[in-house]
Amino acid sequence: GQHSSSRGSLIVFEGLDRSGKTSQCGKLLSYLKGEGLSVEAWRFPDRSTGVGQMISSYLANQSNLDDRAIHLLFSANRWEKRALMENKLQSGITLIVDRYSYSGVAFSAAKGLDIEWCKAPEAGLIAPDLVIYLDVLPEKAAERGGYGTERYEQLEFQKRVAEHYKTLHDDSWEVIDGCLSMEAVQQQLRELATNCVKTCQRGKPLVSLWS
Ligand code: FDM
Repeated sequence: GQHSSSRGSLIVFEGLDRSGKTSQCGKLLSYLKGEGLSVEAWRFPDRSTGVGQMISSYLANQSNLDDRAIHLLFSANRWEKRALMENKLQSGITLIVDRYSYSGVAFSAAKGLDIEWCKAPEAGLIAPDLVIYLDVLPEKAAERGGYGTERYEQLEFQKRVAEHYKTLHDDSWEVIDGCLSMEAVQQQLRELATNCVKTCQRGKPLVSLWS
């Protein structure tokens, strides 16, 4: 059973734009709440902070920033939430997070920045217990109602992002075929998340990312 001292899980969703992340996160959140779990949905970028507003304006093409400067702002946006994230996890709350450091690296590397340079500022953030990668071909994602007008929502760029994501897979990753039906994907996610939550409740330690 769940002990008051047991920690929550850090579950991260990654994937291209229009891979279905946001819908699946929402459904998983409702399901886990229904199971009586303490759970919150987060997303990065967190556009509610000062740093987040700079990022939001950049993404909307309302401002221009050097590629390295925006990379570091995305990272700072995670660092400013790190302590709160750790407190929530230690107090038993599971976090379902729509994008994290892997988006940070894959999107910046797709512009031609060096991968190791991109990873460096992420080292020391909390490592996810589970990364769910919703795998959809860039061409298929583009067909899904089309992209919006934000800066990175272009097929050629998304193809490069997909290539970089592939180099980031580690033991915490589960690749799910995002072209299956909404229900079939959700069924797999529920099982993965439930197992992950149990493992963390049993005392799996929190560790740092890439350090
Ligand atoms: N993005 C997101 C990055 O380039 N770096 C990051 O660190 C993060 C978290 O921002 F195109 C990109 C990915 C996406 C855009 O994301 C906004 P949402 O999920 O559409 O809000």
